[in-house]
Amino acid sequence: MKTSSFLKALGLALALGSVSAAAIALPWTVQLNNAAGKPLAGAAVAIELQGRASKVSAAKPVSAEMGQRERQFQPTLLIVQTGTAVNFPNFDVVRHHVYSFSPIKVIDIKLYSGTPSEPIVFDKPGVAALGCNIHDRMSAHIIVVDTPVFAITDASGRASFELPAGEHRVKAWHPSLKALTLQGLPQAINVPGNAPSTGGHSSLTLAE
Ligand SMILES: [Cu+2]
Repeated sequence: MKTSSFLKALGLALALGSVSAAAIALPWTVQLNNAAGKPLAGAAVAIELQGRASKVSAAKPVSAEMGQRERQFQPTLLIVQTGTAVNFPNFDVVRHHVYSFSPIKVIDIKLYSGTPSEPIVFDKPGVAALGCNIHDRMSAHIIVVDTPVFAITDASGRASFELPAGEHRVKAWHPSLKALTLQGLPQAINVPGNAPSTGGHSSLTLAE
């Protein structure tokens, strides 16, 4: 089928409602605030799509990076899907000794330079707190979630997604939370089946 006739067929199918609205993802902005209504920048937001298996294994192995530059972790907050292999390249001249005592992943990469040959696979959901044995002020978190739909909020506490219609549960985490666990938010994101193609937005609250 030529592209033009395919598009016509798709248009007709849409008009007849035979293509499920749930199959179409719409741009959706999430505004995350704390209980006082203040925007939460640098928060991890994970969305569990309604009707999707909570554990979606990635089609191919996914990797991510938690570097060290100028004696800081970079980024200081990394969010990945369960099963992601994370590399820990050291871009500094000084050596680092990265560790985590977190229940989801115990890490102990003894004094090293360059990139350790083996990445670390984060195979359990949750929050891992990282430190460096040499530089006390180095601190970072890796958030591991059972969904491929996630983001970190920008300076205004916003994150952008592409979401299908449905009532989607949200989990979030921010460094101001004392517990090293993601918090399920009381409000879901409701993307109505008749939402405009321009999408919409949801305002959510993460109680610290
Ligand atoms: Cu260090």
